[in-house]
Amino acid sequence: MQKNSSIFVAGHKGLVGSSIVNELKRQGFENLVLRSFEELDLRNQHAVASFFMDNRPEYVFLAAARVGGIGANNKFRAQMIYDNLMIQTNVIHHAYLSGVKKLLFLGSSCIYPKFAPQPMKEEHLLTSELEKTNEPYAVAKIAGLKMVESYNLEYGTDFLSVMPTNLYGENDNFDLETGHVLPVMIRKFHEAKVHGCEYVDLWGTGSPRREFLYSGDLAKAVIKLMNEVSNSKTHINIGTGDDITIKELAELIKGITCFEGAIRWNTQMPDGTPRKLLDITKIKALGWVPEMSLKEGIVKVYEWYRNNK
Ligand code: GFB
Repeated sequence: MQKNSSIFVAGHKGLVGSSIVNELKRQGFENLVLRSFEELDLRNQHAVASFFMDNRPEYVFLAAARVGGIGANNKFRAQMIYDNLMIQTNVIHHAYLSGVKKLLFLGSSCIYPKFAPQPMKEEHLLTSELEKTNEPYAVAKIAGLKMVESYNLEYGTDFLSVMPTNLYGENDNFDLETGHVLPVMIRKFHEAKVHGCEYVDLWGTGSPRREFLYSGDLAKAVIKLMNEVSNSKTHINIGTGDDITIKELAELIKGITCFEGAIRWNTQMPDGTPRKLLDITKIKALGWVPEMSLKEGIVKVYEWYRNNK
């Protein structure tokens, strides 16, 4: 990408898109094409076709998606599959038709089988069954990845898919029902402290393991990949290489928020995949490593939450 290249960041108001925009600006990329949901509904094929033909972006970061934590994935199964299939199909197809030089599609580590060997390598895709709580979302993301691969093979496009692990950062969704575990825990512990509650209710058993990557680190990774990787034969994992149990995460956030009460585990709620640690050999070989430690990242996001919510 040149500093004046026209770059469309789809989903620029979300956790991932906003981090990419901030990092692009920090690196001096100025010609950003941004559209809010109100301005452009990416599920609408005609609107997307007109947008690409009128604006002709050279590069596309496809960070727009309907996302959520385990609760949202399990409950809004139809919306997860419909919205994601529509958004990514429209954007990838019209990026191809309008001659976009490079597109980067963001998937998710939940595309891998529920019981994939750990850490999960890129080649473990489609080797056995998926986790049921997020199957519709994962199927949509796998379709996006296969669309990117197929367009590259048949049409000779230079599109790339990346599979980030669980992400967190500023601009996250802190909704108690639909959010991911890390921002929801920040909110639960903070509110419990403020209201002097005796305990915080968390979901599941606390035994699953998760890997958490700061969205600012992800942004640096995807900009590097956009600049340096061409004609990739495979998708690329982006993670930290380390994971912790949900119980350990809870203790960490409890400490950072200075909540002094107890934790209760509601085992009626699902645990989800037991473990989904990504193998990051490929991206490390390209010279990228995450910079933010989990503790430092949570402190930063907690501060953001207190100032913004
Ligand atoms: O981030 P999360 O909601 O989704 O984390 P996944 C879920 C894990 O945290 C489960 C536990 O083991 C939950 O039982 N947990 C404990 C909680 N307390 C809470 C709570 O208050 N809220 C939430 N949300 N979880 C998502 C997928 O899976 O990961 C998406 O559903 C996506 O498709 C994303 O791939 C990266 O990590 O299980």
